[in-house]
Amino acid sequence: MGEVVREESGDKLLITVVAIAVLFFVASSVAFGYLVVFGENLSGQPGSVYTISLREYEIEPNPDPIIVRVGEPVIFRLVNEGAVEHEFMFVMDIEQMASMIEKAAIRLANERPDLSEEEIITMVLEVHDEAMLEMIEKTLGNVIIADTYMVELEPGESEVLRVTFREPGIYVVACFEMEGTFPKPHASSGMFNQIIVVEG
Ligand SMILES: [Cu+2]
Repeated sequence: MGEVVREESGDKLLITVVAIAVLFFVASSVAFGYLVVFGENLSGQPGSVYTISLREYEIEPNPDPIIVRVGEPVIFRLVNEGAVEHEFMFVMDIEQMASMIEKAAIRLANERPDLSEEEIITMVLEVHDEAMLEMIEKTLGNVIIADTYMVELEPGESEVLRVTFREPGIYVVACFEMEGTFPKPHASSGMFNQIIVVEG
């Protein structure tokens, strides 16, 4: 008798789990306007929803690795789980970008000893924004369709970013904030990850 009761409980639990999963699936599809294929994400296969955790000094996707298909809308749920500001930024050449930012920070620190580290970081990132924004957007505009090429998040903040890739290849996302790693950007301490885009 006891076994029968346990079996019934098991069936109810299974039905409840399936019902919750279906509701979650439908709600997410409606909320984001996409057909969300959770099952395909679980083993790191091509999928369309990724939760991205940003912290010192990692960009950690779940599932990992990030593998997406050309032409498939991808949703990145970005969460800053760290103690300092971080960013999620698409770059074409991470080493070049990291080097440019570090050199600019060192140059400014030498030229303006009156400035605080925080002021230098702000100025470097603003200058880099102005000088490189157009080039980055133009370059990335040819290969990705995105809400934006960069999202900045304060500790505890989260944001949803929609991206569609036009071309297969290996793309890089990185953080070039510098708090805690000055004059190098966080990317130089490993805060980057790759997005592998395969033919649809
Ligand atoms: Cu960072």
